[in-house]
Parts: sequence; C-alpha cells; structure tokens
Amino acid sequence: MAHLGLGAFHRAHQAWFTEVANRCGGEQWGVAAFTGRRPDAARALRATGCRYDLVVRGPDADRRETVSAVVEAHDGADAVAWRRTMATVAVLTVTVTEAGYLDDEARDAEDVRALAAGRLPRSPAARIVDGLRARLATGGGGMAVVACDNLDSNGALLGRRVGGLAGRLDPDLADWIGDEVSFVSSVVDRITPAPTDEGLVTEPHASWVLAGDFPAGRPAWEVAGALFVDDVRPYEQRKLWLLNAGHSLLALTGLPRGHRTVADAMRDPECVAQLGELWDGLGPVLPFTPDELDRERESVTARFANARIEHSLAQIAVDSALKLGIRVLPVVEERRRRGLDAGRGQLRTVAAWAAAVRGGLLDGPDLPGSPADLATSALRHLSSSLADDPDVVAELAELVSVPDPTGTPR
Ligand code: CS2
Repeated sequence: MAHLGLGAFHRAHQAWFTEVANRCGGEQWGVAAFTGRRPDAARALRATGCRYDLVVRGPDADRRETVSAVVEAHDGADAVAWRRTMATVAVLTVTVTEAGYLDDEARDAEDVRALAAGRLPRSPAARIVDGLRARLATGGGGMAVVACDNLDSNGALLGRRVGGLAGRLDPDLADWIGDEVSFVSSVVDRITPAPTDEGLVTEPHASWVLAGDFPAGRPAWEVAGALFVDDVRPYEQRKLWLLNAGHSLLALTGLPRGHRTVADAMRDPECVAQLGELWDGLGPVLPFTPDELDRERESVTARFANARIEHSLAQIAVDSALKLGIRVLPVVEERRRRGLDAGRGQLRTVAAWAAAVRGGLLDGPDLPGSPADLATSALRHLSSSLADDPDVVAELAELVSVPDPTGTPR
C-alpha cells in the first residue's frame, strides 16, 4: 500500500493499524510513504531503515512499540517513485490536512497544466490523478483511495476532486477512475501531538471507521479494531462535532487564558464548563442515545485530561477558520434547520475565534469592531448561509461583546 502525507499522525495511526494486522500473521503488508509538505520527514525515517518507536502514553504509564510496517519513505516530489508505486499498490491512504481538500481555481488550473506537461502537480488531488494515470498506462486494475482527514464525507469529497481534475485532463482517464477506483471515506481518531526530542508520542486510544470497497484487497485492519460500516456519517459527525470541535474550543478559549496544552485547559473550570455547554448543543442533532453520548463525553474528557500528553493548543489552533467550518458551523446549521437556537457553546467557539483574530493571536480576515458587524462578518467568513440569519447574528453579537479577565473579548 502507499500513503500520501507522511507525518506523525500517519505513523501513529494507519501505519500502526497495518503493523498490528501484520503481527497477527496472514498477509503481510508494507507502506510506501510519501511526504506531503516536508521532504525532511522522509530522510529522517530512511535514516532508521523506516523503523520507528511509538511511545503509547496512558494517564499512568508508557508502552513502547516498534513499528516496521513502513517499508519505503519518499519525498513527495519524487515523481518516479510516486508513479512506480501508484502503478502497483492495492490501497492508497491519504492524510493531507483539511486544507489539502480545498479547491482553488488558480492552483487547479496550474495543476492541470502541470499534468498535461507530464510534471508532478502540487495539490494532493492532482497528485493522485498523476499516480492513477501512471497506473492506467501500465495496465493496473482498480484500487482503493482511503481519505483519513477530519472532514465530512472525506472519501467522496476527494473522489469528486480527483474525478473533476482528471476530467479536465483526459475524459477516458476520468471514466476509468469512476469505474475502477474506490474512494473510501473514513473517520480516524488518535490524539498525536507534533513529535518532540522525545520522539513520537501518541495516546492508547486508536479508532478507525471506514466505508467503501477495496477492489484489490487490504490489510486486515479489523484485527487492530478498525470498523467497516456502510455509512460513516454518524461516526464522523460524532467525532468532528464532539472531539474535534472540543479541541478547537479549548484552543481558542484556552490560549487567551494563558494555557499551553489541552490538559492545562482541562484543569481550568471555566474551560471545562464551556466544553460541557458545547457538547450539550449536540444532543438534538446527533443520532446517538443520551447514554451513548454521555459515554463518549466521558471518554473524550478523560483523553483530553491525560496530562502526560503534551498536546499544544497552538498546534490545534492552526487553520481554525477552516476547521470551524467543518466542526462547529454544521452543528449551528443543523440546529437551525430543526427550529432550535444556534447552540451557545458552538457560537462561543466562533466568538472566541473572532476575538483571537481581532486580538492578533491568529491570522485571519480584517474583522470590524462593533459586536453586530463583527458577528456578521465573522459568520460571512466562516459560512455563507448563517450570516443571513438575524437570530444567529444577534446571539453571536452578544457573546463577542463579553470581555474576559485578560481584556480580550471572547
Ligand atoms: C485536532 C486533531 O489538531 C486538531 O485540530 O483536533 O488533530 C485531533 O487531535 C485528532 O483528530 C484526534 O483524532
């Protein structure tokens, strides 16, 4: 199998699932991994023969595991290795962050020109088109592309991006992709902070829920706990709206309160109360019973509170505007569709983002000063439809005007 986006998360998640599947005997799989944005990651991994240790850090103790499922590490710009690999693998897994799924007309046009000229394009979707074209040219059959980033219907979205770009290049290639390549949606979960001198630290919890076909086979990831389902949506919404939105809330409200890590923020009763308020907003919109949601809240609370994991709030705050559009605004939209208010915890997260941008803590658009204008322009930036809802604007305006003890509105 191949992987695009070699980073800490891949090594702690998909590579680890493959490692555990291999350990149980049966078919042995290896990963040829390609970096997305950091060629140095491939060099560093090659230096250890692609083997590495994971420090699995529970609340009380560590466990060390050696992973040897990654068998090749390549600079993502190595077109020869990419095409050779994509011609033969059964599965490609992808972790390219939320930003990797964005379409951008100028970049897409440049990518289509690069593809037409036989050069390796820049965006992940266009790279996949390049690899699939090499596969078709050498007579390769169908394969699976598994999206592993924190977005709603990630596989379907990636499939549309790849199909759209392929169609602009070569309709026959687009038809072949449509017929033979399966875009699998998946929900991934394992808290893995950016590695430090101490190496690659991850939490004990690891989950993976997948929906889609694997026309050329796959590792037996289920032995490591992966779940194969018909529809990932309920799992995806629960993960994005509860855990990931919780992370964003803690980052955006915790940073201005002087906290550095998720666990630090979890020691602040105010942050914990806001997290509870955010999660209370999910009850009416998630297809799980109150008991199931309570259990999930408890489990995520314990994971966030694991003080032996140093998960930096600044790392989570990166790309906040994009993340809120995926983790928080869909909840507001769903609540409004059901005739409910916007959700106070959800709007508090938006207000915290607006305050952080205005206070220069985060990069973002120019936001005007008065609460009503600020609320409208923040919403306009994050979600085109909500800014036209006067109730949502009014509720948000009320929250952005509340000053916190450090003097930053939140
Ligand atoms: C986090 C995620 O950085 C972030 O935005 O919310 O990386 C989170 O740690 C993972 O999705 C956990 O599975």
